[in-house]
Amino acid sequence: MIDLYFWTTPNGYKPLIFLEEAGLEYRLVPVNISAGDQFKPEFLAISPNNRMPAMVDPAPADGGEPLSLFESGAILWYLAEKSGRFVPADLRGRKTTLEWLMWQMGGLGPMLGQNHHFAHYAPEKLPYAIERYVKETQRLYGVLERRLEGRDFIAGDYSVADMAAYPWCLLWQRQGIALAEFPNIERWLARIEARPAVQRAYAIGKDLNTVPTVTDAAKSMLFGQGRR
Ligand SMILES: N[C@@H](CCC(=O)N[C@@H](CS)C(=O)NCC(=O)O)C(=O)O
Repeated sequence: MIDLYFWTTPNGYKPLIFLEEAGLEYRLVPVNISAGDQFKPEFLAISPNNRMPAMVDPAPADGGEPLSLFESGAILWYLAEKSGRFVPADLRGRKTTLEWLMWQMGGLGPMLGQNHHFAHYAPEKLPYAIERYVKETQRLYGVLERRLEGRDFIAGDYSVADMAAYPWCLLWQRQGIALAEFPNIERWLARIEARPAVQRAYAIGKDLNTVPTVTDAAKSMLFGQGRR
C-alpha cells in the first residue's frame, strides 16, 4: 500500500486529492510540520528537502524495490503515469498538462507562498514585499483566468494540473484576491470543489488537524531554517 507523508497544507492536499480521485489504496503518515516531524531522520531519508508531501510506493511498475518520491509535482506525475489517470495519453495533451503542472510548481505555488508569508506571517509589515507578491498573485490569477476562458479545466479534461493549482487558489481570500474579477477561476474552483474525491480529501485533512499549522511557536522553526 502507498504511504503518503502528509500535512494539511496546499502542497499536501495535491497528492491526497489524486489518491482519493484514483481510488488507489494508501495509508496517511502524518508529518506535523509545526512539531518538527520534517526533520526526523526517517523522513529525511525519503524527503531530503525536509518538506512534505512525500510518498513511498512499495510496488513500482518496474517490479523493483519500493520507491520513494518527494516534490508534489513529481508525485502527481508519477501517480498519473502509474495509474494512467488524470493525464492525457497523447503527446500534445501530456505536453500541455506538464507545462501547467510546472507553471504551478515553479510559479503559482512559490509566489502565493511568499504572498501568505509577507501578508500573514512576517514579523514586520513590509509594504514593498506585500505589494510585490500580491501583484504577482494577481498576475498569475490573470494568466489562469485567460487559460480557463472557454475551458472547464486547465489542460482539457480534469488533470494533475488542476489538482496542483486548486489547493492554492482555494485560499484566494488570504491572498488579497477579489475573486469576482476572475469569473472563470470562480467557476473552475466550484467545479473542483463539487467533486466527491476532493471533498473527501479535505474531510480527511480536517479530521487529522484542526489547528493552524503556522503557530507563533512554530514560526521560528519554519521560517528560521538556515543550513543544516
Ligand atoms: N516544492 C515542494 C514544496 C513543499 C513545501 O514547501 N512543503 C511545506 C509545507 S507546504 C513544508 O513541508 N514545510 C516544512 C518546513 O518548511 O520545514 C512541493 O511542492 O512538494
